[in-house]
Amino acid sequence: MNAFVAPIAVLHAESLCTPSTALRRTTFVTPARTQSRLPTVFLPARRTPPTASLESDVRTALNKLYDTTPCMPIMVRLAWHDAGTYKVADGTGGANASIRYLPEKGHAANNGLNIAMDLLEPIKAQFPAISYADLYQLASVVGIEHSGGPKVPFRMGRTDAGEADTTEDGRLPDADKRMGHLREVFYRMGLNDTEITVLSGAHTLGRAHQDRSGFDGPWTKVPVVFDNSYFVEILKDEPDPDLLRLSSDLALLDIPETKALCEKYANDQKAFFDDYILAHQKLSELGCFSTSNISSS
Ligand code: TBV
Repeated sequence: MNAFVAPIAVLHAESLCTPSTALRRTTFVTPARTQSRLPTVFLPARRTPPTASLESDVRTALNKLYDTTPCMPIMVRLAWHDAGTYKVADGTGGANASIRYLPEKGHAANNGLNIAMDLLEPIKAQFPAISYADLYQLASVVGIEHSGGPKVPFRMGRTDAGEADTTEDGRLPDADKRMGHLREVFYRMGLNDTEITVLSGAHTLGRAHQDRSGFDGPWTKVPVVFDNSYFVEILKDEPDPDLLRLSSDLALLDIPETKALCEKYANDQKAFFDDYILAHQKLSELGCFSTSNISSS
């Protein structure tokens, strides 16, 4: 019945990236010459281009997860640790879900993130057409919205890395170092001082866990709400004894320019959200798209 099926050019979803990758990723699926017993050509679901309804269906599933399990903070950390391996000089790393493979998954910086990945697995199983890379980043932006934070613009179409694309250990920042180290790491990603400062405000969510990082406690009094309280707390002369301040948090006060930004964000939540949106979208797309739709920064 299906003996004479013409070769089918299968454009992978990820071919949305650049014309050159589109070409490279075009696969010709040729049915067997002879009468084949194979019924037809099966296309893995992953090859279906992402659609608007896929994104909105996954958003609904994520919000449902967050209603029962308030795991928004660890999703924001997962997305950051996946994207934050990017190296602008050679285009390696980035938001490509390489974090789900060993050895990257096993790097000390990623302790505990298996919890986040496991929580997302049922959603991936329900919507196999979404790439892991899109799912991890979408879980983060939906988590921020769910916690009362700004709506970070989101584009689907990230390509999943293969097992060979994991990055070496040491690309993410150490929590016990100061501004020089933070700059080294963020400049390598192509991010600037404003972006370092505003993204650190993500510590408005969640906490450190003794058994994951060795640190313990939240940065703010209400760690399930995304607001500017991180900046309010780190600027207090008298630290709240119940709250955490890492040396990397205090690093932002080392330099007059980044300290002034902390003050601006502490006094003006809208200014924080406006800058946060731009920086977070950029972070969420590191290494993913050939064009940026982010105008400033
Ligand atoms: C958790 C580290 C988002 N960040 C977090 C922990 C530590 C740091 C605790 C992990 C645990 O024990 O569960 C130790 N803070 C740092 C490091 C620096 C720092 C390494 C280094 C300079 N963080 C972040 C960005 C973003 C986050 C850019 C997101 C955009 N991180 C994040 C969240 C949580 C952590 C939401 O890095 C809470 C997770 C810019 C949870 O509750 O499970 C701050 C910056 O400053 C470096």
